[in-house]
Amino acid sequence: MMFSFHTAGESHGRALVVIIHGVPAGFTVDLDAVNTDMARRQKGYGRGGRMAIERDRIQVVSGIRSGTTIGSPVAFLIENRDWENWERYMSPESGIDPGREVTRPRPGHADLVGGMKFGHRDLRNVLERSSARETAARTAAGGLAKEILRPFRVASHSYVVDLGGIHIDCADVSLEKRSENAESSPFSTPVPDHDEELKSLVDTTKGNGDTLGGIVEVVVEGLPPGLGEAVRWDKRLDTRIAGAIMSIPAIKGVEIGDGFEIAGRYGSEVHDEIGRTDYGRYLRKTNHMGGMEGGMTNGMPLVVRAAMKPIPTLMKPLETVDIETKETVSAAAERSDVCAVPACAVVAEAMTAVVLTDAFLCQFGGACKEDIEDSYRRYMERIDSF
Ligand code: EPS
Repeated sequence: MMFSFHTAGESHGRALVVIIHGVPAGFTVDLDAVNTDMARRQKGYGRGGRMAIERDRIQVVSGIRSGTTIGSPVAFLIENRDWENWERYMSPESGIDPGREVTRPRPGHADLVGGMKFGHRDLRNVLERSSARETAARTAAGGLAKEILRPFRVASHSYVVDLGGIHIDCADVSLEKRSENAESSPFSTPVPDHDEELKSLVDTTKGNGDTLGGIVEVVVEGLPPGLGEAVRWDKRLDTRIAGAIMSIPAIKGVEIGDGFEIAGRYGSEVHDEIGRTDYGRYLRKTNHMGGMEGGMTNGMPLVVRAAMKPIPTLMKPLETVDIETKETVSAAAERSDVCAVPACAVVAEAMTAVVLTDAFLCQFGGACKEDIEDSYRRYMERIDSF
């Protein structure tokens, strides 16, 4: 991998940190655009109290000078404003929690299995890192990735296509309009007409002490054909995108293009016929394959969908076993979200952008933007006359 990242930070620790490596020199970074993604990740009706506390913004620690990447690792820091409420319990020097240990693992969360694996009697040591708070750091990495793809006219969109079983159909809406609608919708839906229905679903669910999942869709336009490869299983781009999306907390399913629906149809119905544009470039007349054939981009928009399970922290908790008393009890319930599907769309967009940037740099790589542009131009000229 050329371009990737590491994150560190606990949900209620001092800060989140992300170190992005493989960043070539010479790319202008619009920090406001990265911060816009950070704010997009925070929004959504049904989030818990935490989002009212945080104002997620990146602080650039390294790798960017005067608005431009310099070829060294880029590090961002995102402060946890909630830290001041948690320092007593989470401090590296004196963090103690007597009497407040988490011993009632939540079904569906990492609590029990993580506690067993790492030998923690206080399950807070597990939940702090398995919390989806970590996705703020991923969003920052994705924001930088998008800045690297932007000069090549690669544009990403993401929105919610199902929330708690309510399906949102946007097939007839242009991508620009879908993004515009998602921006102004409290549910990040690509069409505006579902807000009332969704609001009432979230309110009722909250009243019942329950949570909701959903399905998000990411579409990326402007990708050149041939990113990824069909030669090695682990380098196929569909392999890598599916893995990256599946790594997002709470994701239980990923599909590319028409995905699972394809399985029940005839080949003649699902394979996209090949044609040529007015400019002589190859295209597919439909896009059931979601822009991906043979583990490579085919020049059509990449379409990825991900299914998010309902958040496991329930205010009306399920049964569990207390790891100290071994008694059957109600699972721990602490502040959380009723629904974080809109946030998940932004995170899925970020993870997709990271994988695509890596594939792009593997294909056209160089230490600086100029070399990458040269290589990209040569490739596109060859492709255009193929
Ligand atoms: C999140 C921060 C967390 C949760 C949520 C996502 O904050 P807190 O635990 O302090 O309320 O709101 O985390 C989870 C869904 C989870 O499973 O832990 C965030 O920044 O996105």
